[in-house]
Amino acid sequence: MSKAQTLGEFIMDRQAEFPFVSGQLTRLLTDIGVAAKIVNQKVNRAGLTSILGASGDTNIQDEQQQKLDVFADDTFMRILSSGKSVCGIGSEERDDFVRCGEHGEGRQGKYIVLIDPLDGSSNIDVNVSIGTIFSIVRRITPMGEPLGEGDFLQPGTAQVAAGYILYGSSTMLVYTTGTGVNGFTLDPAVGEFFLSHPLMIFPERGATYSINDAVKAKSGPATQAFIDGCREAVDAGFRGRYIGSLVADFHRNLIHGGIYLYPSTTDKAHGKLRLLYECSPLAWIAEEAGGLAVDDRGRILDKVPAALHERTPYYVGTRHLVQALMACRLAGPGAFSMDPQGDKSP
Ligand code: AHM
Ligand code: MG
Repeated sequence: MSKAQTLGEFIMDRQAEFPFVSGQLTRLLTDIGVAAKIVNQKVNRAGLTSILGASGDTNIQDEQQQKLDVFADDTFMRILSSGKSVCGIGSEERDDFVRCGEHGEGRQGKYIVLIDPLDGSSNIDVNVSIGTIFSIVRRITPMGEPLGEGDFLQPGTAQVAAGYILYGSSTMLVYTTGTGVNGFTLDPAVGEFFLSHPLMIFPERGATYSINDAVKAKSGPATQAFIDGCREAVDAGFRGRYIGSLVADFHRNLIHGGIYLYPSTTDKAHGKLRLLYECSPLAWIAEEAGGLAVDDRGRILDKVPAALHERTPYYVGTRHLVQALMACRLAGPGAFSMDPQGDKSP
């Protein structure tokens, strides 16, 4: 029996395919794996170490931070900024971006990291899956000069790596560098991530829709018509599944086929989710896995952010389901079939 490949071996092998690269991205991805293991350890021990509960602080979004959010943010910041590859980090938990390096100016290091250190944090206290989402882009400002905001406000198409860590019934790290999506499962006994899901692809047909039902009621007519269509297709196997942790909902839909929706609503024109930390990285993974990710107008990856904490409506998942949603916008309800076996959707 051959030995399973570790995350470290996999990352190194990938680097060997590009002989002239500097190794900074390899180092950075390795550091993300290390930080993930530390956060995972804390997540697993959360109920034992009285770390549960609110820290008392609020973040830029006026949301109460949980202690684990703070721990995860500190851990990723510390580990990523102490390697030599990262010049700047934007975190969902921080008001402003952080410039790395000696004088805090971000003069050295090729890469910018945008990260949601612990997503789905309202699920921490109730022992439900949570996740980390990361996106990596190259700096625009020439090396040696201080970083500017523009380095952080790049469209999803500029990403060089993106991924997530799911702290679930097992802990997984899933990432892409643009040559497919690969998933690694942590063996807690050995403390290593092993390649468990090579070249992940959405199943061609999916029958799961994931939306906060209360939000659906305030969404536009196309989203409502689409969800109604899904509900009516219960005999064709359609089912609603919503964990309320984006990483967990996305991961389930990637494995089994499905669509996740956080729509624009009457009171929140831009939805809830953040373009840079949550939507863009998962959009690239979705596309690499054969799926689609759109907002109300078009492709998520083409959106050029105007602000670090920008939000966007978000619809991501199996291609035919996202296309069916888009057809509802164009032609109204009834323009598609919700039969997961058939191929009648546009
Ligand atoms: P967070 O970054 O504050 O954790 O918010 C993001 C989370 C997603 O993981 C999840 O899909 C969504 O918010 C749930 O929102 P809601 O409770 O409105 O359904
Ligand atoms: Mg989040």
